[in-house]
Amino acid sequence: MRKTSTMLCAAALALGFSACGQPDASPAKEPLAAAHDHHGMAMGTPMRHDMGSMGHDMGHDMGSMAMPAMMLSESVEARVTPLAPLAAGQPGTLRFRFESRASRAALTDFEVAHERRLHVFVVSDDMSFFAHVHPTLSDAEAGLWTLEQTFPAPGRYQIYADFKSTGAGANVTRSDLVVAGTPPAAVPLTVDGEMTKTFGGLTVTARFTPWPLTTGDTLLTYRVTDESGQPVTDLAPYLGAFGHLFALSSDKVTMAHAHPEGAAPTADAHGGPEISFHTRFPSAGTYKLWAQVLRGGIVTTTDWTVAVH
Ligand SMILES: [Cu+2]
Repeated sequence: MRKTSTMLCAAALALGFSACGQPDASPAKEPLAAAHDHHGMAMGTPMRHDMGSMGHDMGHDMGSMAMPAMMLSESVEARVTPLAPLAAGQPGTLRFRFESRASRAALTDFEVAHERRLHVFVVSDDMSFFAHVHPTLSDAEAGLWTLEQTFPAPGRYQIYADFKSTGAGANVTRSDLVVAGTPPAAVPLTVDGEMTKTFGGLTVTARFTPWPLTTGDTLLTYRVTDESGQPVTDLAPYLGAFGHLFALSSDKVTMAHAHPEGAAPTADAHGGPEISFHTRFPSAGTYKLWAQVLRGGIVTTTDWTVAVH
């Protein structure tokens, strides 16, 4: 972990970040909740900077190229609270509040990035369930957000929040929630051997460079064809980009939210058949990659599980 952290610090410094503290600097004042996973992450505690992050695109407004690294927030803590006990298969309401660890004041200065002020990824503990959703700002002055979300089954979920605040900068936080009941057997996370897969009406071929994947800079390219094998050239902009990529390591230590390079497409632009993402794998391991595209009003989510050596 220290090695990863050092690498990330180096990457972050190269990009002009200054948020790198000591790799072991942990918020010691913060009481750890009873439930830990095997990485010692407490319930409701956001990922700390020593847990790493990769490939976050901070160039939203400029439409610039994806930046290869970003620290997970050590200055902002997410508080994600169900308004009522969550029941599997039924819509529940979550309330989000983001506060400064230093002042405990709520953040209220969220900036629009990719057409939303707050992007949230909900992932089940076995990573078989994925949702990219956008809470509603329900009380701007108090910095309170709400999200209607149905969790398909009992068990633990991770909630990743991605936002930029004028005062606190770009942040990614992680919170854990548990839906009561007996969780179903975990779906094993298996590395894909087949690089062409079908999702809904789209056939997608993934081409990752370098291949096999290794740590460091990576180009992830998805080629999209329709049922008849014709290249798809009418992808529509979805939240200000032709594609959205969310990547997560199997140990939940490393994540990324990336977008294709280039200027943000105009609303009537068409994309495809290839979309490419630059990202960076800071450490070896198994990762799941969810890439989303919009065509004909339908969002298709592709997923691949890959090994990074
Ligand atoms: Cu989003």
